[in-house]
Amino acid sequence: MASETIVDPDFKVPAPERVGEEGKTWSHVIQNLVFTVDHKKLGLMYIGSGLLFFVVAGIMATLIRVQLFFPRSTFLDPDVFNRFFTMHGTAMVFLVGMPMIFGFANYLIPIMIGTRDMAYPRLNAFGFWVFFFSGLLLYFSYFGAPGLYNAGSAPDVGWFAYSPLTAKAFSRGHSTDYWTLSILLGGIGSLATSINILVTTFCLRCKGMTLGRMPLFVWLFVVVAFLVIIALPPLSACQIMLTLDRYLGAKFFDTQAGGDAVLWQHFFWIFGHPEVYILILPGFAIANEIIPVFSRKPIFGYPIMVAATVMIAFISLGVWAHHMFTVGMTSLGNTFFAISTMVIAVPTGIKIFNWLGTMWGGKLHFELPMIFCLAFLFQFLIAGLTGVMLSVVPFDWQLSDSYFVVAHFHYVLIGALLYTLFAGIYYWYPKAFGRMPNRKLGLWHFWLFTIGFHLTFFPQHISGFLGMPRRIFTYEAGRGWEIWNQLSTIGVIIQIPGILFFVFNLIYSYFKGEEAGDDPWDAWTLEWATTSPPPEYNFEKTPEVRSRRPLWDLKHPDDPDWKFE
Ligand code: HEM
Ligand SMILES: [Cu+2]
Repeated sequence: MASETIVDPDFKVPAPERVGEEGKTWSHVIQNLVFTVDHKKLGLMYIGSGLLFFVVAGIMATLIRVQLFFPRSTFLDPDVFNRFFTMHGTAMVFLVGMPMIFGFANYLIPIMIGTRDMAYPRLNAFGFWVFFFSGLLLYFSYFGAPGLYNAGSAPDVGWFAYSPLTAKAFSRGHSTDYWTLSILLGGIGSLATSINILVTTFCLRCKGMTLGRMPLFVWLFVVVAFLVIIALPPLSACQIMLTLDRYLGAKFFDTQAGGDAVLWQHFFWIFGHPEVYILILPGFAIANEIIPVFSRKPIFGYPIMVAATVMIAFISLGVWAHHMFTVGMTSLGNTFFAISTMVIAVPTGIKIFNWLGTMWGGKLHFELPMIFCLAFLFQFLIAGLTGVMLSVVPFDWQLSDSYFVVAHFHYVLIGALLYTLFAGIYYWYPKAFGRMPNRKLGLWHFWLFTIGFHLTFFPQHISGFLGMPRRIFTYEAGRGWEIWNQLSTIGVIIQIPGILFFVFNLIYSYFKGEEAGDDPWDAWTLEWATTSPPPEYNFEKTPEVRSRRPLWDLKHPDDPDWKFE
């Protein structure tokens, strides 16, 4: 049997420490972060900066909710309010969602496919720093763009910055330019990282790791990388067009001069809708690794999962104008985009059934990562249902730009994406730091955050139905909106301690957590075969695999997967 050993246990030998890295002073630590090209460190830096921006953007959301607690409240000025929702939305999408998913990709893809680093480590570092400075640039607008007569400061045109609001006449000063440049810069980083992901997965897989044996996590990121490469250029293009409009007398979006303001919306949403899938597919990717391990069963329907992912990505490129039903398209246009949007629910539904199929008859272990995944399944179902409702054109005419939409997309972005990110952090924390996250603290985080989340966002479906528009800084009493807004704000007050428990857990467990060992969850993919944390080179000897679950094969030589795959 020895010759059939799939993963050679010897590759755990840690790499020798390198000269200059043994120091522990702050300047060493910082040097280490600045000069590193190690995919694991960069991955953690992505996730760490994502969490940092999450806290900042979360504080802005909290202040928005405080303002909306009472009708006619004067807690925030209207212009400050506009900047807050713009900065919150922009940051959550580009400075939280994107870096977090790239962080997971960076940390995990090379280890999962049994290689030593990404294909282009320096490009990887470049991508990170471009993203990081694009974030600083965006926030610098608060200081750097006072604008003429104080008309500027931070961007205030909403996260999708519709024309003609962004024209020079309506957006004076430089706040919109900070927004544009930051998005443009961040896009370069995302493109670099996506190219890196593709080259790494196509060229650096270890021996035996055929495409059909890659963990689904890796598969989904291949699809995400393609989506980024297809969807980002329209976004960058319209930023350049906007800058030309603002500074060089171009008229792309100037309707009075023969341009077209709706053109901006097309460009933006040709990027914007796939972006939703760029963010949510990585959430699925994380669930694909966690649900089987804690159900003690291989994933149900691996090839179907890959096919459904490709279908989702493909269809997601043809649904963008469901964000534009209210601009007055032809009925052919409306019908096309309504149907394509409904069709995307099919492969998405397939995935949900596959996850249920994976759990069905399995031995469920309710560890922290699994609990967050279960909540994700439930919450994503709600998000999907309200999404299909909004694809019905006359329904959307009623509810577009109302709080119903705010509720819908937060169920996607928090209920699905953020929950899987939490699940992923708890799942791979022991790998990255060698210690277990504390379960009690994690449960406090889970319950407070979950109760707070539903209390914040469920009532917004109702205030939306009652006609409350989004992006209003205050409202009149007596429209039936007060109670729903108050519940919503109280929900945020409950989420905050949840997040504090989470952050505290990350720090506490780093010092005091139980020793994790290499494979605390009894898992199957290659990252659990190396030490926790993995040595700089991941594997002393690169492994060779013969099935989708190489560690299962190693642990069960009498019943290996490769006999049946
Ligand atoms: C964690 C708690 C969060 C709270 C309490 C929260 C709250 C809010 C509030 C109050 C608004 C303004 C609604 C309006 O007036 O239109 C908003 C908008 C938005 N949020 Fe969140 N949010 C949270 C998390 C997130 C996350 C995780 C994401 C994405 C990953 C996100 C993405 C957005 C976007 C894209 C907008 C639209 C901004 C705009 O109108 O331009 N939010 N959120
Ligand atoms: Cu969409």
